[in-house]
Amino acid sequence: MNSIKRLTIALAICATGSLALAQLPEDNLTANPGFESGEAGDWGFFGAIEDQTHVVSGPNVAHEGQYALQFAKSSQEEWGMVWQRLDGKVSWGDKITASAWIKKTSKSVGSAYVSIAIKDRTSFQVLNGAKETSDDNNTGWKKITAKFTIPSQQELPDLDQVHIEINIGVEGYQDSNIIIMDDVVVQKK
Ligand SMILES: [Ca+2]
Repeated sequence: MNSIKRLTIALAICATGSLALAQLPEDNLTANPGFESGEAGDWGFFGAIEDQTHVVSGPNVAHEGQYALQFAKSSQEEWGMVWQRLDGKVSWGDKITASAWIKKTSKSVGSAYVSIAIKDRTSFQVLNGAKETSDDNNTGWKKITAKFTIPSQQELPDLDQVHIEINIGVEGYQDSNIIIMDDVVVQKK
């Protein structure tokens, strides 16, 4: 983040009198969890078309702070997700809770989800994990929480053979649907 953007964010926080950044817990294992850097650089994209999945800002757009991540569905892609790796931050037997706030902007068929996934580093096959899906048609903000305990050492390949990821995504939406995501929290508890 450049110094001008940092200053802009600092001024924005002061101007609103909000402590939005501080409201996310300090032991959050994700980087840029509320997208308040103003960009999605700490997140990887999979399936999603990057120019249609990007950080947005504006009045009443974010759940907290100034920015949020917007998924805008295209006719070419039926699903998409963003991911961040937890490698080196978690270990055998850790209990992990992952949550995100998701807002559907129109009533539509489709689902949004939060998942913790353990993937083979070579094949990217999901070996284990937990996924929590919201597939109701309600608009407005909704918190989705997935909980998972990383298995014991005997049940998994070595940790250096897998990636442990937080995935947030959408499935089954039709063209022109817009879904907003914000405030991702991943904690050991
Ligand atoms: Ca935010």
